[in-house]
Amino acid sequence: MKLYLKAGACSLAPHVVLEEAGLAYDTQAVDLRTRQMDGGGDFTQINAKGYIPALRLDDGELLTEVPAILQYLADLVPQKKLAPPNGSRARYRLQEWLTFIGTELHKSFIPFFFPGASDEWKKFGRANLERRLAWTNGQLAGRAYLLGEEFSVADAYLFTVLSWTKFIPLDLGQWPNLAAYQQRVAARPAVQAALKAEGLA
Ligand SMILES: N[C@@H](CCC(=O)N[C@@H](CS)C(=O)NCC(=O)O)C(=O)O
Repeated sequence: MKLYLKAGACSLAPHVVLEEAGLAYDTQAVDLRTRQMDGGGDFTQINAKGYIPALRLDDGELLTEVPAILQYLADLVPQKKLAPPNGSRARYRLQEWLTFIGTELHKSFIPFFFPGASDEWKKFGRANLERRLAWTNGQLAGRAYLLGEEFSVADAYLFTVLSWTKFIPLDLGQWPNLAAYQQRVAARPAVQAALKAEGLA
């Protein structure tokens, strides 16, 4: 498999999961301003959507969208318990988290990475993030990870978006459960391996 990524972007989530899963893979960096790949080549010829992450599967198909890629990878290695079994109630809880992280958290960061975003848009994004992170902080009370005691692919995604709070900046210290969670996930060897590979450790 090959993961198309940009260091520190949302592609870090599948990168962490590839490491957690112990699967064989390589990576291809993409410059999101020019849509050129490291070493040359137009990324839009690979993924017409133009954004990362994208995962080239071993049979040649291309899979996109963070929640789909994360669940695909988890299902390749069920013994690693990176996602609850398909069809179980817990699997829907995982999907609930992936949707929340993708649509309510991830997308609220857009104005902070978009040159020329208005102050009003940034204010709206910040207020959204503050409300939703406060709620997430409450959900983590007494839990090591989002689904309980087991790390899941949702944690790889939440960890990734939390890493962007430093750019806004938004102090995670105001939400002690989230701050402790960030440290806990960061300490996992697979997370360190992915961060190191992206030049971020
Ligand atoms: N819906 C997509 C969103 C992916 C996304 O937002 N990717 C960002 C980086 S974190 C990107 O490539 N942005 C460049 C662009 O949209 O042109 C997913 O879940 O994979």
